[in-house]
Amino acid sequence: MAKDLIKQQETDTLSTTQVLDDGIHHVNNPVLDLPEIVKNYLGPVAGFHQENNNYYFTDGGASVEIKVVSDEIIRVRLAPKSQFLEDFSYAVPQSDQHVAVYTFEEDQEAYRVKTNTVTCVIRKADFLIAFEDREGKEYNKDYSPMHWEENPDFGGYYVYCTKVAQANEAFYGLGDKPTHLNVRGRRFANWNSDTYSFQFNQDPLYRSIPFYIGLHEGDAYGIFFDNTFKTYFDFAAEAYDQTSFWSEGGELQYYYIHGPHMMDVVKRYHSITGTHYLPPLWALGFHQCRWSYYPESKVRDLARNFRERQIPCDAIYLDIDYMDGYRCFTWNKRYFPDPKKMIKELADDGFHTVVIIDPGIKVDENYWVFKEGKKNRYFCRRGDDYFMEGYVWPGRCQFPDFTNQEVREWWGGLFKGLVEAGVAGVWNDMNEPAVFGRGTFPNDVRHNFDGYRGSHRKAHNVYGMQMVRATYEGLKNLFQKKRPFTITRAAYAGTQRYASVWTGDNVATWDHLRLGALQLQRLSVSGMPFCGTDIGGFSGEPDAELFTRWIQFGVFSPFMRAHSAGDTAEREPWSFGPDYEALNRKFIELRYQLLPYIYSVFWEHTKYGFPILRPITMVEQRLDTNIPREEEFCFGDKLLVSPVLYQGQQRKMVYLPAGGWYYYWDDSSFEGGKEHEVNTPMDEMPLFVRAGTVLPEYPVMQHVYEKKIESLKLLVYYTAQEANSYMYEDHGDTFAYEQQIYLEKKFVVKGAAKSLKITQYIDGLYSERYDTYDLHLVALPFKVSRVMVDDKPAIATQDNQGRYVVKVPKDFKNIIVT
Ligand code: MIG
Repeated sequence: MAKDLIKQQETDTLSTTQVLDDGIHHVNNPVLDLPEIVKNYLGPVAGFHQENNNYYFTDGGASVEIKVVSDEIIRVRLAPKSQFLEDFSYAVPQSDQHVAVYTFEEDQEAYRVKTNTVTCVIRKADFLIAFEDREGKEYNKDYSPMHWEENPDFGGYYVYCTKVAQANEAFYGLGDKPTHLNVRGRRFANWNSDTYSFQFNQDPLYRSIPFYIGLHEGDAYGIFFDNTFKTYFDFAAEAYDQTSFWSEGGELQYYYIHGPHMMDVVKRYHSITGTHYLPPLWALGFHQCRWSYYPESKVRDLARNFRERQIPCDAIYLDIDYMDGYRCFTWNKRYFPDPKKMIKELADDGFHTVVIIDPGIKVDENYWVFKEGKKNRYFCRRGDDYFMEGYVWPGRCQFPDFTNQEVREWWGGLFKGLVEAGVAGVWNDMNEPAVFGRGTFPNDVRHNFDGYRGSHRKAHNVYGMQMVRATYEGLKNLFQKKRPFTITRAAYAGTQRYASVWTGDNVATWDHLRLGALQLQRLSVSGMPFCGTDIGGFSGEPDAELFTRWIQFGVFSPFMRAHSAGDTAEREPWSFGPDYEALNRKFIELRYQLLPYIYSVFWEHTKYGFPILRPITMVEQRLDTNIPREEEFCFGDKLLVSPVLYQGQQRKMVYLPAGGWYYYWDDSSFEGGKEHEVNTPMDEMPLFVRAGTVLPEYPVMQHVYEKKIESLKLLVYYTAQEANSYMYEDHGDTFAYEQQIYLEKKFVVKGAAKSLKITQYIDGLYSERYDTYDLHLVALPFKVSRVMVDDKPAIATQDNQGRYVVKVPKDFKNIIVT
């Protein structure tokens, strides 16, 4: 019998012949039909069926699922042997949250799944998938059918998707990649890495955000490849007409996100992966950090200096030296004998204390955190069940498996002591995870992955995300009503639900200042809105000029923190002599003046999913000439900045998008749609306000709650057209906004040659503590003879800049200036 079987197979396999030639007749484990490892491509579509809003297509062996997520989002999944993995994602908490209307059509050539905005076309002959709008314009299509290759070492498949890269198509996104905004012609890998003093074009860095935006002929779409394994992206680098993405494991699963506006692509990406919670107002102030401020007397000194020198600051950081031998959740009592008292005194003076927490837990039988983790089996283990041990700051460490819900809950609870001591925020570092010497965990380390178990290959890129998730959830729980502040170094798509990010260990050079400007714009369009750089550069020594220019850029970084490495000279805003101290003060003050605007822009993110920083291409995506513009960007809808990024730069060319603009520093008016040369003395940076804007400003404050606002200043920038502005207000640090306890105000400004009309609409349940606004009317082209506020006359005076000033009730409806 066995012999017959072998005979029968002889014809189709070479190995059979060899086996027989070798004279082996008794083979109890014949390696006969083991297929060679090759790339398999989907063949012609052989059938389909439907289950709810999922459509399944098969070529006879493999299957593809097409799921309508919303009118604008369609998900594609591939199962090489027709067995889909269970639907679980750390990035997308729920994949069916939107009600969508769709139809299904079939003709000779193709199947079509149609929503109100997008059609997914599945071509029968070759299984190529394309996405079109309702007019039939193709946005994105496969170059070759999806393909895969078996992974004999780990099981599963390498999975690949290759799309057509259209001529002149530009590509954006992908998180923190330190390169030009348009990544066409480049290839990247996603594998979270501790990259001290990284360089231009280095890859990968700390974060994995497998989401990109394609822009072609002014129309944009997005692709989110939700795969936590090591993923790769090639944007027309290997072949000029192809864009590919692939992974070393997991499922080929991606979301097509329709535009055509880039802003909407980002917004829709956030609709599935979530937005950043509204941070406490203080977290939008200036933060001072260093590795490390200790002992306590040093911290007090620092705080006193800020207040004496009248330089605003809301947060002071304690880096790893506050701990006892780098043991997380402990204090070095020699340096900090009474942390609670110190933190309270800092708080009384308007400072919030943020402490660092790393993932490595010191192997020490006398250390309670280690003992608890050991007893409950919370630490990661290797393939053969040994503990994952490696060296980090505390010495030999073990590492909690944050992909386990029970571990996350335990971890969250560990913050109790720190919260009782008054800590207001937590900084998670080293969570790529970083291990001295070998870089990170070996691949065989096992993870719970919330019940969907996996090796480190699968969990590596989400380890940091799950750590900061545990941190955020723990703090939120312990704080009860107050909003926590969290910041993480490593991240995966969706981390914005739990934390802000900084760009890691940059360098005090002009190159790195420029890199930072690219990275923050990129993070913003990649769904990581609350981002900042180490102002001044982490390693190396900035000179005074570089530091001040970096502070200026910091004013328009969503997250504003100065930080420096332990082996650098002490570096605070006053470290460069009185002239530069005055400059640094001026710009930090500007951040505080702009806070009500910055806070409103953040609200637009939290509620509506819009990015905070917007590259010029995003503002005017129909103009190909904007694609190379990388220095100027918008902060929210109303402000345009172009930070000074070169040493000794006396002036720079700044492009303003179409429309009217005013120079912030002197109210002079500029016409958009072209470039302007702007002087850049050290005490100015190019900053423009869109015509028609109502820009709220706070008085200069040393910290966000220093003063009660008596009357809110509103700068009203004249326009000859009509323009809307939005302002958001609430308590500043509770979650009451989730119960509508906030105010959303809309201002409509409408100008004519000799008049200006301002209308206000108010929505929400909060009541502000001030009673009036001080309107400052900027750049009115006529002399004011009368101001009517809700049909009553009001008095206009002029301020020292020649602006008309009118005090009006905060609930005014209509103002007419003639
Ligand atoms: O191995 O905590 O990126 O911000 O100051 C270095 C010390 C560990 C790296 C972080 C940096 C932080 C430093 N950390």
